[in-house]
Amino acid sequence: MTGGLSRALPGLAGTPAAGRTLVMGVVNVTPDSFSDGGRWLDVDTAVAHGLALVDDGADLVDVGGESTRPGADRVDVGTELARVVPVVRALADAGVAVSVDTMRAEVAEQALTAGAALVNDVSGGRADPAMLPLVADAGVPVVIMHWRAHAAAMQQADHTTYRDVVTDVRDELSAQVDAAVAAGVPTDRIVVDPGLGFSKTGAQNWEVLARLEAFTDLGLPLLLAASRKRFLGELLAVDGELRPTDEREDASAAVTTLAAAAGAWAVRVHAARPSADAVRVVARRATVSGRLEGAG
Ligand code: PMM
Repeated sequence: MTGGLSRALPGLAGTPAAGRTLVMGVVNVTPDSFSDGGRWLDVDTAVAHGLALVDDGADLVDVGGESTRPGADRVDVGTELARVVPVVRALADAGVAVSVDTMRAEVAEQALTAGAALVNDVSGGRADPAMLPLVADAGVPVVIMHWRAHAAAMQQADHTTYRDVVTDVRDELSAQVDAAVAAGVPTDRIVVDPGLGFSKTGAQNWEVLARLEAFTDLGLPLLLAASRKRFLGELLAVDGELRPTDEREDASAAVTTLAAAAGAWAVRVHAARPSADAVRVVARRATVSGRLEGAG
């Protein structure tokens, strides 16, 4: 866990440079996301929530209109556009750094026109062949997440089988990064994300978390999104009852601490304040231990 922050945190064009791990707050404009589905479905509520996340310390706000919860069906593009674009526009107009969580080039394009600064594609460009060329043309940063299949199928056994989950995920992620570079996206605009919970069992998520250096070693900014996910609910289960999603906040912030200590560029979270506090604790400790090492 130590040593990660001795690597400089990479900055990324168009996103805040804070000298610490950034906090990306989540606004899911969906009826069915696993932890906050239906809560921010109308534009005004979603925008107010995004602004509240910023007040609570989010550096970026990630707006999505399609649930990727295991088993979820896809929404049509018109619905996704109608959910996402007005929220992106209002937040960007208010000066918020917005990322758009979408697998569709058309949604990304309209969100960028509306003021989004970053595209977060959980499929890493695999779901829509037009995505990587679009991102390359737009000159914006993109999150390339490890992805094997759409939500309806991603937890089926054939998609959660690995020889070694960490090396396989890293290699598959590298191949997706290569595809982005081949499409014209420069490496200094690429963020990688191992995709906790996407085609991964609870045990596999823990293996990823236990070996984060395999991903920071790729030399690209790393995003981690553990917030409220099922594997935390399983960890904290009592008598086989999962801890409810809205009671996984402390565990989510604990993962933020691990991610920040490993040198992650950003964490994607539903509640900004606990993670905003955690990244500051880690950054302060890193600053002081750097000074002490320098003095010694
Ligand atoms: N997870 C979800 C949605 N978007 N984006 C990235 N980059 N990484 C993730 O792990 C990720 C994501 C699913 O969680 P949600 O339904 O709470 O948004």
